Amino acid sequence: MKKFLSFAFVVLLAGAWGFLKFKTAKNEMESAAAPENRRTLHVYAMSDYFPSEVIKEFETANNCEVKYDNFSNNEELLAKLQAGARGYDIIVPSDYAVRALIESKLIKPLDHAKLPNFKNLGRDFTEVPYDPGSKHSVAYTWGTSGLVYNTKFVKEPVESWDVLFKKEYVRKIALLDDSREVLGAMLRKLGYSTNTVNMDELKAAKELLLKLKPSVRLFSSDPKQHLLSGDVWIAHTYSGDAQQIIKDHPEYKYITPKEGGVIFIDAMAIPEGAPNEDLAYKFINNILQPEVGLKITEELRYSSPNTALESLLKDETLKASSIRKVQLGKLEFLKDLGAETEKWDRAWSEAKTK
Ligand code: SPD
Repeated sequence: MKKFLSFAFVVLLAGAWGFLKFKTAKNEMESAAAPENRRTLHVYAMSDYFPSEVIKEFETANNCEVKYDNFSNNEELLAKLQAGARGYDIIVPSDYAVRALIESKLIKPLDHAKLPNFKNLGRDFTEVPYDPGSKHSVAYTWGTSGLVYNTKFVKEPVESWDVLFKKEYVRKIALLDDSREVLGAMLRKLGYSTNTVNMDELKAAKELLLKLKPSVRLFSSDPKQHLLSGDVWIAHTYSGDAQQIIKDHPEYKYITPKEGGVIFIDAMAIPEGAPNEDLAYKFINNILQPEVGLKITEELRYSSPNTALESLLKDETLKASSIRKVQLGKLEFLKDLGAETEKWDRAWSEAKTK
């Protein structure tokens, strides 16, 4: 009897302990899932740069909300962070802007142990001149900037920046709202580098832009709607944005002008003062999964730096755009110009406000 009673006591104790453990785990799960405990991940990037499906899946898997803020060009992002804006968890600058942010200590060095999927990136995208070893940034997409045009209105084959200056297209032109891109295009047309800091060359680029201005309907970093509505026939734009239009509207064409232009890598980074650093790491690591990278490249039509997804790619257009197959030719990566950037800012504001 005594034996039986002590056995029953042990069973009762184990049962009570198990129940308590289950209850605590359940409470913890419920409180983490409670709407008031949902964390918010603040992302600051160019417009439409993450497919909504990818964002929704991340929100569900991590019981969080992703808030998205847009900038139109890297200079806007740099100015905002340099002026002290904080509160973003993820930012998506381009190559040269990553360098500028490293120099001004505005992005955090990354802990690669928290990014097991980093191994999926090709070496071309981890050993990058703007951030050797990707110590501060993780390549997200890459592409070029060039001209997209509607063949319904532009009957001639386009191969040069010259087309922008033709009288047939007055007020039918859109240019990127981006000093490095637009003055860079003018410089290429004149035969100069997109990274010049020579005042005579910059002045010539500014004069050329002033000559072009009467033809420009708008400056926009996302001219898709204006192209589709027919307001604009030729737009200076980014390759992925152009390919998104072409996918559903084959009458549009995209070219990189023969005089050259810009090739870029956009990258994810965690800014100083990020309130949700652990969630930011989860976000980056999730993007680096081949299946997620595939969804991104298929929807955004930008090329992916993720070599682990190459075997999954069915779309021939996207396959054909592997960076290893790209002949750089006259395409240039933009460089951080440090203190000389001021010369560009002046030339740009003089051209835009005149
Ligand atoms: N809609 C997103 C476009 C992102 C393109 N970034 C390219 C920047 C090159 N300077």
